[in-house]
Amino acid sequence: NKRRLRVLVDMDGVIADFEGGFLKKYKEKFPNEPFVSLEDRRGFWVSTQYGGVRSDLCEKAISIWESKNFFIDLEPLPGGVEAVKEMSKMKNTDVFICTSPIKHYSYCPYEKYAWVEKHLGSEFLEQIILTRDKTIVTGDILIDDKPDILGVEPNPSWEHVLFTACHNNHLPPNSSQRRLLSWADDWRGVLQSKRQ
Ligand code: BVP
Repeated sequence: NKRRLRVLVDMDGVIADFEGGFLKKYKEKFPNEPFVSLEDRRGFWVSTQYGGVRSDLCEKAISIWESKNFFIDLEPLPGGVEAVKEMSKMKNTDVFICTSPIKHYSYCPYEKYAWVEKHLGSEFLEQIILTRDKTIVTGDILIDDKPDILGVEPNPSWEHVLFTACHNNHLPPNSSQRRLLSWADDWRGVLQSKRQ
């Protein structure tokens, strides 16, 4: 049944505030350690930037998102939940939440399901794709804040639309990559442009 549009929406940094949630809990747990303000964030990997500040801060950063309740406590990013609900109600449109769990699996996968149920509703539990490799998932659009999405499939079916985040907004303009500046930006136009 082609002619339906399949939209893949990333979770952390797109509908869930990973960076804000990380910084808040990091400062609570390590009040006397240096931190990187969201304005100064560069590069997708929080752990890499913290490790560059001081090598022991890499594992301290990792301890934050490996803790119980980190992922469930993330706040929704402005407009994200509303946008996902709206696009899922559009005619001929299928929306999936496509997210990579961390390898420390004690809490993250469970809490990602719980977050979706809490903020989007139990009907969206049908729409979750947990994968460490998004290139093998087929879709028309992938809305994701990670600038480079690589995996075993060299030619993914989706167009990656880069969602702006604190860590990617200083990257030089890339004419081959469309951007959404926020959920207030024209995501409806992006979807429309992919319909036949
Ligand atoms: O589960 C999230 C957080 C984690 O990687 C996953 C990114 O998923 P997507 O947004 O691509 O779906 N994560 C892990 C680290 C460091 C690990 Br060591 C990090 O610095 N940032 C980050 O988001």
